[in-house]
Amino acid sequence: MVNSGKARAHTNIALIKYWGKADETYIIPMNNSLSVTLDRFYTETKVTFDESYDKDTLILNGEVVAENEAVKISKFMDIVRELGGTSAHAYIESENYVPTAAGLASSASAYAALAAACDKALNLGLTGKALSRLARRGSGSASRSIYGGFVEWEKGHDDATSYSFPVEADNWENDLAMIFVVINNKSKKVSSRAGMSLTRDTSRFYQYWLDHVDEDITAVKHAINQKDFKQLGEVIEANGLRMHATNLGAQPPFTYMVDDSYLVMDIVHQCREAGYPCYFTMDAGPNVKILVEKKNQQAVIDALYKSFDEAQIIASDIISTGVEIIE
Ligand code: 2P0
Repeated sequence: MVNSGKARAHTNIALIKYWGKADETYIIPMNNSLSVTLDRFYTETKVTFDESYDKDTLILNGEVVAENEAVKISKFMDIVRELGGTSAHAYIESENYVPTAAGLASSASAYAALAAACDKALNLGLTGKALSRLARRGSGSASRSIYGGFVEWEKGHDDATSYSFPVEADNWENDLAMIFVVINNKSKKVSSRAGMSLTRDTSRFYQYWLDHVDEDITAVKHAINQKDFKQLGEVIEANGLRMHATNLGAQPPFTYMVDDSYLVMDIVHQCREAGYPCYFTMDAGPNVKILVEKKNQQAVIDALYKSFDEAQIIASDIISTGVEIIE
């Protein structure tokens, strides 16, 4: 018997960052994080299990992924097989709907879509919480892509207690947008996995980071509750910069920031001075993301056009709905 399922999940950007694991096998983070889920970038994945397959096959954007590169997926599928009590291998077809130039990591939407597609295919009947826990095993940030809107990942202390849930926002997310500034980077990339591990193990600033994340989570939730964009922005901008500061305290020190990242930060400051509140955040790469109220989105884009090409600027709404089964 053939069992298949297809799901769509959207990527998310952390406003309060996940940076460092307490447990690398189960992907239990050192701190809570909080994100928004984006309308514009998503992954659609179809998975088909069949006892006659002798291995897992991954087709990504129409191309077969070499077996040595698909090891991470196969390990994830082993977890799914154990959960579903099956030995069947899978044929996985995945399409990433991320503008090719965006240079965005897609592991969050990829593992959220794969977890939901497997749930459907094997008729597992997982709750949102269980889906979030499963997606987390593929990639930490994927645990947040199960839901739309504002999402918090509770770090927990083991596999059962580490999962994400939606943060009630009275639909405030519909008034907000995120602008991506895609920055071309020639320097060698430090993967988020390697970067967060080195920082957790060696950074002189890491304990300070950990000691202050909970305050930021509390402040962000208060800002969401009050729909206070200025408070939200000030907290998330400081949190992102503090995460990047931990990398400068690592041994050896490293940074994801390049000249153009600083240029965007400068433009954000200028927009604020001109009366258009907006705030930046960065992840494990040089691109800068700007959180803005939709009513001011075009003014900020126009300011960016003075220094960047149109193709480098991509705006996205925040989507309210979470992962969906589409077949
Ligand atoms: C985040 N990042 O909260 C943080 C901020 C990047 C910077 O989650 O090792 O791909 O698969 O759990 O989720 C990127 O890391 O890492 C990330 P793994 P993941 O979004």
